[in-house]
Amino acid sequence: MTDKPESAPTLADWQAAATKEVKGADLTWPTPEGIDVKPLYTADDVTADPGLPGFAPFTRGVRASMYAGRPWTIRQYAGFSTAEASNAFYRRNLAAGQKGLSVAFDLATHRGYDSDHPRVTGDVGKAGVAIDSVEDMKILFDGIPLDKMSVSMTMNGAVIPILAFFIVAGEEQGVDRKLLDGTIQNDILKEFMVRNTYIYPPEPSMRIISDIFGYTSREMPKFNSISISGYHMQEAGATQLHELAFTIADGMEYVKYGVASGLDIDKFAGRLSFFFAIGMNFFMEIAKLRAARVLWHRAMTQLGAQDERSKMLRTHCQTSGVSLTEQDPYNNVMRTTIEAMAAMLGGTQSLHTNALDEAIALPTDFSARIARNTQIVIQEETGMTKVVDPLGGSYYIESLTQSLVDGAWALIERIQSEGGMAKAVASGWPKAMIEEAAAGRQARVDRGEDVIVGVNKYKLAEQDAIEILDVDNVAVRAGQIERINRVKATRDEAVCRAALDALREGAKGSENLLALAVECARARATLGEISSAMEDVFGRYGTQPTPVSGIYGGAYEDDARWTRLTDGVEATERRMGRKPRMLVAKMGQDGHDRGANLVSSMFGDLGFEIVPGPLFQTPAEAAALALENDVDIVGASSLAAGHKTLIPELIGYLREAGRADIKVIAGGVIPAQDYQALRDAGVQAIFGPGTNLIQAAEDVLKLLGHNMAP
Ligand code: 2CP
Repeated sequence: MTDKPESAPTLADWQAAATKEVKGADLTWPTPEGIDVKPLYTADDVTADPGLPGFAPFTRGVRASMYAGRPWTIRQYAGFSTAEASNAFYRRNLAAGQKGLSVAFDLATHRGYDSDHPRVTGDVGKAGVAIDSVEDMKILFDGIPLDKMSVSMTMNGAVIPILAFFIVAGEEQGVDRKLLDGTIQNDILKEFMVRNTYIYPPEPSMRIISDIFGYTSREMPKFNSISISGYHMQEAGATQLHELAFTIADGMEYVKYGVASGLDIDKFAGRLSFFFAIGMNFFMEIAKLRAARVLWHRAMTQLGAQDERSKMLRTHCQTSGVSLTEQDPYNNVMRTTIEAMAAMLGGTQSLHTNALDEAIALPTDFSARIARNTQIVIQEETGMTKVVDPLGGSYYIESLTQSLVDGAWALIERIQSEGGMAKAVASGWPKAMIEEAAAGRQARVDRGEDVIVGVNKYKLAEQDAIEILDVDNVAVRAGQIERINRVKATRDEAVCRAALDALREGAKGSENLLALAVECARARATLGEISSAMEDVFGRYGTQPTPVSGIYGGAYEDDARWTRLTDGVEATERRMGRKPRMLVAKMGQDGHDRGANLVSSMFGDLGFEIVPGPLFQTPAEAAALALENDVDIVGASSLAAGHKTLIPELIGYLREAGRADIKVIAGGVIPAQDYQALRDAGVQAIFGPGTNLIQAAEDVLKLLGHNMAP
């Protein structure tokens, strides 16, 4: 018996019926990826056979049994304040069902500074744990056997000292490094593009990566030597297509460098791993992970890999941080659940689910529990893990997978024809593409075209306060300085100096930097000392921001609200006798520049003269730049929790110079609980996550004395 009618309707019949239902409206959805998503997919849209899981090109997953055999690793990214506090947090989470660790380091550590360095006063212990020497690393993993627990460490700039500390901490736990299991992020190309926690210039940074490939492939066969990351690209505003193409192209570049350094491709490629963001475009994200596996298999075949394991894309995923909102924050639990489902339906190996308060602060025990349980509920209550790639064969998913493969491969070919990703990154076009996409998205959100519940639609009249975790940065720093002093006082200074000298010499030559740094770590050299021994040879890298122009303003062409603002800027200009001038300042070691770039682009489009401040300034340097350029207003962008220290200091310097008239506003990830302290310090306006930039521009014009009354 069949349920099919005798004369089956054709696609044309469906088209006619649908057109009639919607009275001719066009139901095609042009996605930011440039893919026109149709309201219906049929067998006609499927052009490639996805094959079987566990077999090349791994479209349906890298393991034959996937989660039916072993579910993905629940791996929550965490770390804050001291090694003691983070260790206790890890142990509580592991006892409650987490399966792997993922360490977040503070920004001072990322940028190669010890906690006692004057540039990092606002950063120590804030957005991650402070690690200054192997003694801190040992405390971090106290009671956690490193031969049994897989540990991921998000470290890129100061990757050599951190990996050296990890190896020595293992050694002093009695663990042979052959048994160390885990992952180091070690992905510097995306740092230059979007994340900005680099230390050295690109060339020596790439050498460091090859040295790590060499060392780990020989000495640490279970360790994943890199986590090639698209996550931060999507966070910075990239479309899924750009995230996909640039990440695969980054991976190809690392493989080429590894091979050029003399390594056999099949000796190290099997331990390269990936990391993607999973945002709210549910099916696109599932298709993206499937497409990524196809692309990597193709790329590695092209690069000459023979072993199928070298061509297998294994990935960690994290639900999207930018999709979270400060407003009505319990909605974030649903967002994260949907994203977690996309990650598992796409076939991830490991997953971090964000906590509901992660848009504004570090997770509390409460919010971390909900985030972790989101994964546990999916794994243990729903039966979703019982079938491998359950969406395989879906017309829409297969078609979308193929569209992403085709679109990303075209971009990858462009990158290869231009000499590879390092060259593309140096030329700046991938970053510009990401920033343009970010400005376009912000404009769509501000105009209400892209809905965000609780932010630009269904807004609450009043927000419920939620409890957040605050780190006493002053106390953490004092404790770290005490421990650094103790380490320095009790080590054999001559042995330590000799190890650091050998590292410095090695940086001039071609000796393996990680092997040399392991000696330094054993001799109790600090992270700052190891980093600066290499910095003596390589130098420290800095860049100047170059905000895009015309994208934000372009989206508002013929919009009355925009015209009202440009009229306001022109009136202000007439009154002042010159264009209003704004310094967009980034202080501390926080390299998240999406917000700063957006503000620069938007105010630039409105007619402000923008002074885009370089990354990593001290408050004194930012104040000097403001004075030198005689700005009217300083917009301080903070996304890594240093605002309560850094912004009041900046205001202090301006006042000392007799320029209390320069207005200071703050924007970024600033919890409502901190607003009063900032206002008391003299901040004149605060723009938290989810700020509508049109509204913000109105407020800024009012601050500059313009009457915005209609
Ligand atoms: C897996 N295994 C199986 C099966 N599935 N064996 C039999 N049947 C199965 N169905 C085996 C694997 O082959 C492996 O053994 C072992 O089980 C572990 O599985 P895995 O799939 O390798 O999982 P994992 O150990 O969790 O490793 C996952 C990744 C790794 C992705 C490869 O690189 C990783 O953990 N990455 C995490 C990165 C991370 O935490 N990043 C944080 C970003 P063998 O190894 O013996 O084969 S922080 C983000 C913030 C925002 C930031 O960056 O700033």
